[in-house]
Amino acid sequence: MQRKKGEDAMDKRTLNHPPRTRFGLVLLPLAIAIAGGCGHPDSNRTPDADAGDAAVDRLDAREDAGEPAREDAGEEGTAEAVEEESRGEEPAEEAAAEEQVEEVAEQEAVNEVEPEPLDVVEEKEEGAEIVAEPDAADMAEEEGPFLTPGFVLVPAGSFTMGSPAGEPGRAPDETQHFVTLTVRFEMMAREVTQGEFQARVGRNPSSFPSCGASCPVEQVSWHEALDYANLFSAFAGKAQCFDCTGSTTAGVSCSLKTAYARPQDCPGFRLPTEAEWEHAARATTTTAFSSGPVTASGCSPDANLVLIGWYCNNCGVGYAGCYDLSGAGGSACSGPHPVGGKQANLWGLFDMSGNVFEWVWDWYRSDYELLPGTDPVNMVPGSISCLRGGGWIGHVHYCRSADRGYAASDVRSNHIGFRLVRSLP
Ligand SMILES: [Ca+2]
Ligand SMILES: [Ca+2]
Repeated sequence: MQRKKGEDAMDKRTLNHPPRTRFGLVLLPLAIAIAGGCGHPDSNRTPDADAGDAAVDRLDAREDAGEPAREDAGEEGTAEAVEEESRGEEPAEEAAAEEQVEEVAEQEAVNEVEPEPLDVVEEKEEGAEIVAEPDAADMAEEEGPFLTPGFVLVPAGSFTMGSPAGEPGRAPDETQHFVTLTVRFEMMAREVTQGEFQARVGRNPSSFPSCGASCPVEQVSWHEALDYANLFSAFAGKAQCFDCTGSTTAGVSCSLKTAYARPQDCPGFRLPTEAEWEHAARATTTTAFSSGPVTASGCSPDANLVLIGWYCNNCGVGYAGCYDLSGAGGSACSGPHPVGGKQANLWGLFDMSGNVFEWVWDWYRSDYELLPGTDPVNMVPGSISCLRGGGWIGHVHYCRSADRGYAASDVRSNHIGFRLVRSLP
């Protein structure tokens, strides 16, 4: 589906489609995103300005230290180049995409999605003789694994990661490939909230405190999300997965403990791998959203997305300190919403599309299809981490299950949050 010129405005300011090369073309859109607070220049507030300047400074410092730098492909045209590249659809594919949208319009609205109950209560008939009570082993089998309150079970299994060529809004870094996950895990049904973060960390960094304690925490870097996972593990009596150094003021830096070859091996709380996140977001579905195919673009109302997600079309709010998205096709008073306010997917997960973008474990690489097909995870250290699921500030296409975003791992943003997972035996 072709996007109109006017709809591209926010793409250049928010987290953009990835480049073909691993680090090329990343930094300029990112710098724009941070310096501009990822919103319209006429926004009535710039909550990210201070943190953003610091983040950009750190990026510059890393470049001086010899880390991978941007491609010198002409910065003037970089944002435009990325956007052009990101469309990634040949005319034939556009036609196919439009056909697909027409088919969608004829379909019934989305199924009601309620999580399956984990245990089944059998009613006993009045007066019926009870032959035998199930023994403890049977009970354990029926009830499944112990789940942490607020988490849902995500089964192991195989799925096709990425998006088909005809999916409207897709980008070139979403090449479809078959993935098998051998480790089941539990995942927070909702994004980590401001209230939860405040309770464990003792501060609330969010740009939208007026949204309330049940709104997603944002302004948390990838490293800070790992630090939070460690705190959560300590609280729950589980092993901590990460070594973290630094402080809140100086900036925390975390890495996987050397005892674990990959994050799935740690029995404590952590971020999902990129493959785990998409497997969970799809919950067996193959459409662009867990609720159905894409039916719109930009900030337009998408009949399937509005059922499950907050994005620039419906992120209007009434609280103080909201964000002006009117110049980008959204409401003049926009922001995140309390978590869990839309329909869950088939596995009971809320807001996998929209509300806040979510950090995942993997460092970004555009060719993720070259990773091993079983339990894939990019363990090659980098400085650009993957983001998934779109957010309140983003267009329809960012909220697709296959969409891949990215940002420097130490960036904090008013539309980036996270949720935790834990491998289950
Ligand atoms: Ca993308
Ligand atoms: Ca989300």
